Amino acid sequence: MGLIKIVVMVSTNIENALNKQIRIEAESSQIYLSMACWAESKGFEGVAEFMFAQADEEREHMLRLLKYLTERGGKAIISELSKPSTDYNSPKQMFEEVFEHEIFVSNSINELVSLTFEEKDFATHNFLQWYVAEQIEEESTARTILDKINLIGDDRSGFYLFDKDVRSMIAKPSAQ
Ligand code: OFO
Repeated sequence: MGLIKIVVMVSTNIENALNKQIRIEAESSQIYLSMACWAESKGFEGVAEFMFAQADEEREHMLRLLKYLTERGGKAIISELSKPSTDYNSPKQMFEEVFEHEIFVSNSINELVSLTFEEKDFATHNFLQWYVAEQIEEESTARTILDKINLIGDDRSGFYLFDKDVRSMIAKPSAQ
């Protein structure tokens, strides 16, 4: 006789909030994919590679949420996504948008964590701690890249090294 797995289902409020976050992570992936295409079209190959890797990471974040929600008896919804920008004035403007976007995502994760307290859903609370740590790292990476861009200033030759440098910052896959 097989074992019966008993899970405590997520509440409707948590289910809706996780689905909202699934969409945000999927949109993050699209945004970074679009940035990768822009960087490639401008000859920033290292930046393009970095953004392609970021897009993959965001898709992983989306899948991780989706699988968790399903495991907890919820229904994951795949929704339509907003079209990302396709043009940027400069790498600086692009990374400023990355930074702002990561702050937006962090705020969204924080709201989700706060909802888990209201709903007394401590399993989801624990699950989300990985995202809290990940957001700190991503905000910090974006800030570091912006600092580098500010150091380069108008020195166009500096962008050659910058491009190589950003390639070396591609994140290793995070531990489960
Ligand atoms: Fe999903 O990690 Fe940032 O956005």
